[in-house]
Amino acid sequence: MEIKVMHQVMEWNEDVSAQVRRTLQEQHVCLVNVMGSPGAGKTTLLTALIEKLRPSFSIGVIEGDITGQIDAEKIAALRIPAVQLNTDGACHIEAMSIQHILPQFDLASLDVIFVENVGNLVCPAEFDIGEAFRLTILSVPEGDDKVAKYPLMFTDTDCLAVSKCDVAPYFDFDFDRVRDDYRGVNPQGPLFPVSARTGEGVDALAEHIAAAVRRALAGEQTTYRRD
Ligand SMILES: Nc1nc2c(ncn2[C@@H]2O[C@H](COP(=O)(O)OP(=O)(O)OP(=O)(O)O)[C@@H](O)[C@H]2O)c(=O)[nH]1
Ligand SMILES: [Mg+2]
Repeated sequence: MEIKVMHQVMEWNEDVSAQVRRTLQEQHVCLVNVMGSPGAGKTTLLTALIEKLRPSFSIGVIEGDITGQIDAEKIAALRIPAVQLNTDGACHIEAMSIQHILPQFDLASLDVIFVENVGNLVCPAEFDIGEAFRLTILSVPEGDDKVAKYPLMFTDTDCLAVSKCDVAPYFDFDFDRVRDDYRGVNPQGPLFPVSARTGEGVDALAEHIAAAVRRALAGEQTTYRRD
């Protein structure tokens, strides 16, 4: 199977994210920016979400990685249109790259494009890529202090999934601490404990995303954007 591999465009322009958002609104496509640390379980959870959401939505995926096409191959194996974006060393995706990639998709046939951002708990949160909705993923093995230590990733998001809950018994992970810290930086943001391994919480998260996609397609603004 041949995967289209595109490269990051680093030409910064503050208008581009607005242009991307406008283009996608006109085409009735909702862009979902999925962020989290390397190995947090982004691709695995995305795969589980796609299976839940594909009966209702036509889905495409942009896979952001420094190099390689491992994740795009996993998505393409699901028979979902996937484009691999290689950032060639950059630790986040920029809107200009999304603008560059969109013509690779048949936008008229899509409802949702998930963007799996580069694994990083810091930089991706700083860059508006023209998304309508942000999902942050924090996995149990990363530790329960991450909301306190990396607040922007949890402040500037619409939704937090705490992933790999099936391994919680093996880690000193205090869910109440995460919940309290998250509420402190993002009072409106919902939190979903999930496990892609057991399926725990995946239905609830998928339903929440489906509702958010429908609202975004209807032109409603989501919570994290305050402009
Ligand atoms: N136990 C358990 N392991 C999981 C779960 N989800 C993912 N994993 C494992 O965690 C590892 C990383 O998962 P990925 O989905 O590749 O993580 P990622 O965030 O996409 O990683 P990068 O794209 O490299 O940043 C893999 O070995 C997965 O099998 C889960 O719910 N439970
Ligand atoms: Mg991945």
